[in-house]
Amino acid sequence: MQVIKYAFQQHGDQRGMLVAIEEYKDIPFEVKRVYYMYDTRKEVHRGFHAHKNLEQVLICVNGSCKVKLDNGVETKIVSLEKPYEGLYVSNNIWREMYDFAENTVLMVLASNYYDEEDYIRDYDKFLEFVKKRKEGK
Ligand code: T46
Repeated sequence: MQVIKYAFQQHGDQRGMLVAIEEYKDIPFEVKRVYYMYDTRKEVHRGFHAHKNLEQVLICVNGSCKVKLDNGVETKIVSLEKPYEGLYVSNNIWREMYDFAENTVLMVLASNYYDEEDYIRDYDKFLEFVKKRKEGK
């Protein structure tokens, strides 16, 4: 599984740092939705689902966390530790976010509006879905 982690350009001077993210330039999709999670405790695990048709970029704008990615065949664990790092997560990937540092804010840029129908929240169904997509069904 190829992990795509962006290091966005940082604009810094004596006032501090600034990161700008433009659709189709810094990330490969149009951003239709932005959401973020905060007040996440260290022992909490979130996610446990995949998407049928959704691309996202995860950015820890404050703090840090780990993201486990699973394509049904292999898993990879990625650390997000810097506010200029972005993890691209495509559809067909089971994801889990955990090990949140105190005061972490995990922001997500998403290619589509919220749609509960797009979620696969059952791991066995996810494996079936991935298998069917591979077979072109
Ligand atoms: C994902 C990972 C990285 C909304 O009403 N609108 C939204 O846009 C979102 C994302 C969530 N919600 C509601 C649905 C639930 O009642 O907020 C509640 C928490 O959502 P969820 O349990 O899905 O949160 P996570 O952290 O498990 O997953 C989220 C995203 O849902 C998911 O798409 O890829 O972050």
